[in-house]
Amino acid sequence: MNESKLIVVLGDQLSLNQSALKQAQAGRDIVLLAEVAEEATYVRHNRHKIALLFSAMRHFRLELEALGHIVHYISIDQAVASLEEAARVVLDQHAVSEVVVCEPGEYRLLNQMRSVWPVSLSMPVNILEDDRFLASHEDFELWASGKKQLRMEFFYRKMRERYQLLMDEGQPAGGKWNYDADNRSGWRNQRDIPQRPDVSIDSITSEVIAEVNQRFPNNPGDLSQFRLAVTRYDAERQFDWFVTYALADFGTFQDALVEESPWVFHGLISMYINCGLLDPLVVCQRVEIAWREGECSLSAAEGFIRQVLGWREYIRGIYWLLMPEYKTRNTLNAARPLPDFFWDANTDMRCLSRAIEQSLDHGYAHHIQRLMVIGNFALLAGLDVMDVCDWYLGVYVDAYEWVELPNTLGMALYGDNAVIASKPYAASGKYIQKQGNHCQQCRYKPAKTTGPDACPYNSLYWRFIDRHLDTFGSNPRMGLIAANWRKRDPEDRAVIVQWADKMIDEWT
Ligand code: FAD
Ligand code: DLZ
Repeated sequence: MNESKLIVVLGDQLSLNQSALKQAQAGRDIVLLAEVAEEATYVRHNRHKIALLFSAMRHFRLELEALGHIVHYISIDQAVASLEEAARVVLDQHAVSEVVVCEPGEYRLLNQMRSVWPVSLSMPVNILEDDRFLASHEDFELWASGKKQLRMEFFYRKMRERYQLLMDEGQPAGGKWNYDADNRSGWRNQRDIPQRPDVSIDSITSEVIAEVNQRFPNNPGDLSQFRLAVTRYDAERQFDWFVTYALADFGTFQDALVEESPWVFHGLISMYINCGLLDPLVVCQRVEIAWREGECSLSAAEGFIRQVLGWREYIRGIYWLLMPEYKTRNTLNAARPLPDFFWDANTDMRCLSRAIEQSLDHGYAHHIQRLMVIGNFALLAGLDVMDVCDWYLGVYVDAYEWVELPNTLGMALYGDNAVIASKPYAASGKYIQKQGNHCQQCRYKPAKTTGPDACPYNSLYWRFIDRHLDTFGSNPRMGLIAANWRKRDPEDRAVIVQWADKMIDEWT
């Protein structure tokens, strides 16, 4: 059969190696790339995210055309409402026998493609597995089946063996699977942080930036600071820079909170891997080579590979294993509205203000800021889990539901019935002080628990333990803390909880 197919390529599938494009025959099939209102507005996306995807899509179109593909490109000014409508526009103009698409990264869209598209388009819709990931749905289901607990560490070991990453004669390199204990240094200005190279902005990106500013005036994101790569070539150069100048310190300072730098020694690559500009296996292999050639320590290489091969694949596995029910979970019944400072960073808590400000302005915060500063605050204050998840999904340039939801609901908010985290990632101001230098610039004192100059994280932490004593009392990893709290003078406890309640009432 030599009939033409419609190959739909989504904004986060910009790789020649994705399953649908691998089927495309240049000169015969029609490849559709569409900037559409529904995808651009289903949450209040950061302008950096929209600009990244629109510019990367426009550049990808040129790459495909140079390879001889027929591309139907719909730009945002054509006012097409949805991807389904975009497909219909093409089908109205061309004789096509089948729609082919690589599985989307969000359940809502997969559901539409499965149940609505074949009927509304009157056409078979062939949804192919997204084989850019290193564990298929079947692999993950097989691994998860029959297990009481789905711990990342054991999944990660299987993945190391399967992909032969950091393995020596069947054993983990260096004799240990995990060097996490070496990855927790706090920041005391031990190193100079290298200056990140800018990516130059070409005419396509300039045009996109102007359009995004004009069309999304109420979205977060300061596009005067847009410096992201929008092609595979530039994303690879950014990654090369990381391997050469930052990887060696990545492991040690992975958990550091640094006043002077949002990126510290992190990769800044999630946005590229997630939209198809970088390949997850290639980046892991490159980091292993850097270690074997003596360019970084084993703990740096292992720390990095654990994130990409372990956490990233595991998180995605959990999403598809448990959706759509997963999204309805709210273990701790957290229901408070988000404080206004989530939208303007206007809070005196220095760590929180810095993390929110850079998230809004750049669409980036590193893992510990997302988990232990913003997420920890949301957990302790009992903020509404879906409001928090929507905030994360909108604000970060790398956010798609498959990766955002388990990280936010499960890891940060302990809201998924303890699937991802065996205990809440709850911490007081002392943890934040230990990890970095924000407290030096803060008007609150991490050593104080109540009073106008006490670090709010402290009383919030104890209020959180107090409220959930019944849930945590029996958790072996929380039992000691709960028991210590129970032993404290009831009057002291009441003062701390009331102080925290008062602050929360003022914020929300
Ligand atoms: P690095 O610190 O350099 O790490 C290297 C790579 O490892 C990342 O690029 C990423 O691909 C991968 N990685 C590390 N941790 C995770 C993880 N927990 N889950 C998945 N991949 C991981 N990551 C996203 O890609 N999109 C999200 O929407 C997202 N939301 C998050 C929400 C919360 C509450 C938390 C705690 C984490 C979230 N993460 C998310 C994971 C992680 O914070 C980001 O991947 C990381 O900060 C991206 O920056 P980087 O590229 O500099 O990462
Ligand atoms: C995030 C996003 C945005 C902002 N805009 C588009 C778009 O206009 N067209 C498109 O194909 N994809 C876009 N995306 C990415 C999709 O939302 C993403 O493919 C789904 O959420 C599934 O992961």
